[in-house]
Amino acid sequence: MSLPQDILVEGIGTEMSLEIGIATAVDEVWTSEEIIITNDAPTAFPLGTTEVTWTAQNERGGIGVEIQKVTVQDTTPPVVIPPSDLLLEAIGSLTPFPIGTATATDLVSESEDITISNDAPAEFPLGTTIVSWTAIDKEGNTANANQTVKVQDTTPPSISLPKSVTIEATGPETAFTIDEATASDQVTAEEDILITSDQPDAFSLGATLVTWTAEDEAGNTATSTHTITVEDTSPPIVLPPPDISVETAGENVALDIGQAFAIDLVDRNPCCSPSPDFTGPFKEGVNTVTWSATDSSGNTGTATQLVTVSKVLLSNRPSVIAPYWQADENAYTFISVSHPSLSGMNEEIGLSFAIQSEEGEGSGVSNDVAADSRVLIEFDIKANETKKVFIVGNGTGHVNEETLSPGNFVIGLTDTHFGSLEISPLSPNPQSCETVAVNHCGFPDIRQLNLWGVIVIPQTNTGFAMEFIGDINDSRAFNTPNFSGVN
Ligand SMILES: [Ca+2]
Ligand SMILES: [Ca+2]
Ligand SMILES: [Ca+2]
Repeated sequence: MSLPQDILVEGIGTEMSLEIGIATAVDEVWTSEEIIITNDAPTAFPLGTTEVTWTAQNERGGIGVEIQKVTVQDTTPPVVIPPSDLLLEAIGSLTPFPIGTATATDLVSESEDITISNDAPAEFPLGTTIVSWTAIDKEGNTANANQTVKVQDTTPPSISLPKSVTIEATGPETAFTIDEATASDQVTAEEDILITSDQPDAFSLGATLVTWTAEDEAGNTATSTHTITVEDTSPPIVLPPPDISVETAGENVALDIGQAFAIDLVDRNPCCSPSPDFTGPFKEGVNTVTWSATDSSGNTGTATQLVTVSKVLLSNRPSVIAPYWQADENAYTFISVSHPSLSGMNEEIGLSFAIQSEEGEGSGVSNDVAADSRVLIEFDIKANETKKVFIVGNGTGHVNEETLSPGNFVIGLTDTHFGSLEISPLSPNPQSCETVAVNHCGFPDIRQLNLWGVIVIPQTNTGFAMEFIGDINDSRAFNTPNFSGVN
C-alpha cells in the first residue's frame, strides 16, 4: 500500500477538514479494483497530530494496514486589538483612569484561552504613556499592540484674590499695596505658578480695576479682577478772610468782607471757590459769616469769619472854645446862647461853661469850684430860648444878677482877669443822630446853637467882640487845663 505523505498544516480554525490524499495498493493477485482501501480519517482534524489508519482489503481479508500522520499546528499569534487611545485631562500630578480592555482573537485558540495583559501604571503622569497590550494564545504565541494614553493640563489655575477695598485718598494719587493674590492648580505646584498683576504704584480717585493673572507650567492662564476704590471723604480746608471789626453809627453796614479760599488733599489747589452764606448788610453785634467750599467729591468744608459791628453813637462832646474872656474893674464879658430850634435838634440842651483863668488855681474867682481853677456853670436851654452869661469883675457893681436878671453870672474878680472859655454839652448823644446817614450823624446839638460873645468896657461904652465863638473849627483849643489854645 502506498500512503499519501504525512501532512503538516497550519491551523486556521479549531477543526480543520483536510485533503489527506489517496492511498493506493498493488497486489500480485488482486487487481486494484478488487482491493478496497479505507481510512479512519475524521471529517475535521483537531490541533495536534492525528494518526489516520489506512486499511487495504480484498474479498478474503486484509492485506495491509498503514498509518498516515496528519498534524495541525498553531504557530500563528493571535490578533490583539487594544482599547482606543486616550487623551485625558490631568486631575493631579498623577491621573488614574480606566483605560479599557483589549480584545484578542486567534485562528485556533478560543477567546477564553487567550491571555491578555498590559503594562499600564495605575495612574498616569502628565505626558504620553505607551501602554503595551499582550495577548498569548493557548500555544504560547504572543502578540503585542500599543495603546497611547496622553495626559494633558489644559485647566488654568484657580486664583484667590484679596477682597476689593475702599481706601481714603491721601492726595491726588494714593499709594497702596494690595495683598498678594494666591493661586492653586491641579498639576502645577503652588510655588511654581506665576502670579502677576497690573496694579499701579498709586491709585487715582475713583475705582481702579486690577487684573491678576496666574499661569501654570502648562501655560494655562487664568485672570481675575478686583477693584481698588479711592474715595475722598475729607472736606476742603477753608481759609476765611480775616475777621472784621467796624465801628459805625449806622444800623446796617455794607462791607467788603474779602474772599476766602480753600485747599484740598485731593483736588488741585485751590480746589474750589468758597462762598459766604451772608454778605451783609451787617447788623450791630457779632455777625458770623460761614464760608463753604465743596470739593469734587462733594465734601463741604466750612469756616467762619466774624464781622463785628460796634454801634458808636455820635458823641456830642465837641466843644466850643472861645479864645478869650476878660473881666476886671472896667470890663466884663457877655455871652449870648440861643436855641434856633432847628429840625431834629433836642428840645432842651444842657450846657456846661468852663471859664478858665490864665492865672491858674487860686485866681480868686468867687465860684471857683473846679480843681483846675475853672469856673463851671451849667444850665439848660430850651427851643427858641436865649440865655445870657456874664463874667464880671468886683468893680462893675452895675452889672449883677439884679440888674441884668435873668442871667448866669460869674462874679468876684478884683483884678484884671482873663482866660479862655470852653462850652460843652452835658448830654453825650445828640438826639438827631439816629436818623442821619452813616458816619455823618449830623452836627452835635451844641454846634447848632447860636453862640455870640463880646467884651464890654462900660466907661467908654465900647466893646470888642470876642472872636466868634460859634466857629469851633477856627476857635478850637485843646481841652487841657491851663490851655492857651487861642488862635
Ligand atoms: Ca494561534
Ligand atoms: Ca493647570
Ligand atoms: Ca477732599
